Amino acid sequence: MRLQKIVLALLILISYTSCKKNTATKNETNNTISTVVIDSNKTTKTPKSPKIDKTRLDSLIANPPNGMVWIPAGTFLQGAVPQDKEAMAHEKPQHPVSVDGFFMDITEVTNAAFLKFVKETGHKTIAERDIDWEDMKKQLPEGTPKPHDSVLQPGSLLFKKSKSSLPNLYDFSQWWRWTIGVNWKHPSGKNSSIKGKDHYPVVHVSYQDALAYCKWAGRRLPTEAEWEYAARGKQKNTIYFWGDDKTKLSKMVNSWEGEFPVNNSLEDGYERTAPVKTYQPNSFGLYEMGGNVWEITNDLYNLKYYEILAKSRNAVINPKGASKAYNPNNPYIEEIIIKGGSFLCSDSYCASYRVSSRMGSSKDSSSEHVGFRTVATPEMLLKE
Ligand SMILES: [Ca+2]
Ligand SMILES: [Ca+2]
Repeated sequence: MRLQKIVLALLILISYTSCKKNTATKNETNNTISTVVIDSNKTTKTPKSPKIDKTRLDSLIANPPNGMVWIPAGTFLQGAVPQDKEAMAHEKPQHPVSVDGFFMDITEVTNAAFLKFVKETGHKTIAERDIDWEDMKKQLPEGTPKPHDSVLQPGSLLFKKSKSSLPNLYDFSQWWRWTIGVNWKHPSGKNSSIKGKDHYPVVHVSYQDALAYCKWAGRRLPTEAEWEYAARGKQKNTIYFWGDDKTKLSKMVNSWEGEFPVNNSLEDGYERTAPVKTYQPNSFGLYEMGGNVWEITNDLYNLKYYEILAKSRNAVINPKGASKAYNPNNPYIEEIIIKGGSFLCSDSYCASYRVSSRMGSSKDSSSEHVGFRTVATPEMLLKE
């Protein structure tokens, strides 16, 4: 499937799940698509410890794989905290969730790591592959006109600042440009390169590319619950991973400071991506869990999922997301959830560096502000 090319089609007629505040559920009452089936076990039991020898597990936790940290099992409230006035409807209601312990990359996957993967596997990312219009049009409303062949070429979405204020921030095509020749090796233009950017997060990769990387690395993508639990760290029920104090933002997050997408005051030092470990880590030792690049999870995006989970009075153990994607704003696309926000998130726009923030993204789409990090269970690592 070449859904990545949906991003091209976005420039033609559709919009993906907007980051704009309070837009997520506007069309829910017009639901013509079947709603979720929950894939979860509902119980009050504490998550079971991994079924491996305790001595081996302790040794593994004390000596985790390079670049990973142990996230101990626990229970938390997933979703927007009550004091978060910027939370969108799809971040609610809060609901109790328990997760088993797992290892997580302390940083977003870097260009250096992705280069190693590509060198060993020959993987070609979706942004580098030819476009098949026949595949692409299956994901679009019937009758969508075929773009000119000069446009249907490999590329990705590149951010472009606006010269003046935008009255309508719902229309993201005002700051995204489909740019031929852009991919993870040429992240900011077809003549750009990643030279000197080994420690920057890889971008212009899709969910499909992230899965291929995970397969090679012996890892997997986090579930949304794992990601949010890890991001919250040891302090629960706060808006940001460091607490509720927004004044610390520039030390903690690479975001957009100023009027989006026009002026950026650069208090955090970067207009686009920053090298990993630039900002302060959370209490689990994880870096850039807010901002820099959005991070791909393995869960399907379904607007109804939290509502249904919250009907259970018990904590849901290791939820793996909805069994079916559902977004009335994007009915032709199967979306996954991305978390954490990016260098484009601003206080005046989506503030998606808030821990509960979430957004849908096509499985085959790529852009300049989406990357990923991986996780592994003890069982996965002990198989190595
Ligand atoms: Ca910034
Ligand atoms: Ca991030």
